[in-house]
Amino acid sequence: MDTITAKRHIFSILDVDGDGVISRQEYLARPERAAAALGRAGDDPLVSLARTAHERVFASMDANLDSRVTFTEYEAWAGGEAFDEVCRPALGSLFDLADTDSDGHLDRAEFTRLRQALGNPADNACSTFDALDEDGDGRVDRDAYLAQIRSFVTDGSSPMALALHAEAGS
Ligand SMILES: [Ca+2]
Ligand SMILES: [Ca+2]
Ligand SMILES: [Ca+2]
Repeated sequence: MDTITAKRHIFSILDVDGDGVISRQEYLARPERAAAALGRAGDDPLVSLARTAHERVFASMDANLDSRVTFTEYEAWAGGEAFDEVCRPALGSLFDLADTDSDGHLDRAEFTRLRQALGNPADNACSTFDALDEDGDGRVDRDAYLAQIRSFVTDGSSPMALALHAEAGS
């Protein structure tokens, strides 16, 4: 998958209602939806961290500050630098919400709940888990997870690309 295809795919996931823009409301619903699905209370400190991290990502994506992110804005913004500065903390915060025993790893059940919370079907979560669990020990490591998403965003290549590709039905 090339980079533009990977970016289009991620944009289409974030544009939940498919109207061609990621609204602020759509984007900030992600940590709320994840928190609710993962059984985290609204006043859980990890939920506050997730909210703050997502606020930062949205502010960083929305170049003209109109509370709407177009694909043009997204495409110009997305990449390794944006990932390291603002995406990584946001994605890490969602990982931490799912890591119920706080051991820095997600087992299959934790991972599946996170993916479902973010709108992905369970059967696909299963194949993505297998792709990410490179040593087959039944756990996905936090750094490995974030590194895989980074390589998908920056060059479209990672075990996750295959799973995401299948998910897009393309
Ligand atoms: Ca939208
Ligand atoms: Ca905008
Ligand atoms: Ca865990």
